[in-house]
Amino acid sequence: MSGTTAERTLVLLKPDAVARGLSGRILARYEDKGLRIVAMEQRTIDAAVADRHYAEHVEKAFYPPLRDFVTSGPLVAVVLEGEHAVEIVRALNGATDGSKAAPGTIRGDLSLSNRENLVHGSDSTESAAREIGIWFPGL
Ligand code: 3AN
Repeated sequence: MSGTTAERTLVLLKPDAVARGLSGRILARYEDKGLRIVAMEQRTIDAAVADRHYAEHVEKAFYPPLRDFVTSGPLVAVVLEGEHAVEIVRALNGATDGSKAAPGTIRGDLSLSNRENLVHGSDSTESAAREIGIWFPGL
């Protein structure tokens, strides 16, 4: 599209989203907003991939159960593209803790948990580039 700056971000529909059968509904929220799917794949990751993705959290107390959770079953990795995609996905996702996230957001409507909070979205364009390189090195 002319006149717009396409930005890319990495989204994970985490194992709780897939197990609860919410992948399609969550993906629809991003598409409804106008973001485009550039790449998408369902995958079950091992601890090494989890550690690369969550490199900034590996030393934190909450990380070992988070690693167990994200490696517990299939997730869907998605690259979305659109103007301000990073910020828009973060706004659609809502606050990290589902019990505190605002109604109308994905987590606010569909999650009660701080860990099993359905989605991941890159927190900056720099993080997006790093994470897309991990999940979709061919892009
Ligand atoms: P977000 O996903 O909203 O960017 P981050 O990057 O601060 O949140 O945290 C990464 C992931 O770590 C979260 N999505 C969540 O699953 C988990 N997490 C963060 N803080 C906690 C916590 N205090 N207890 C349990 N899990 C946490």
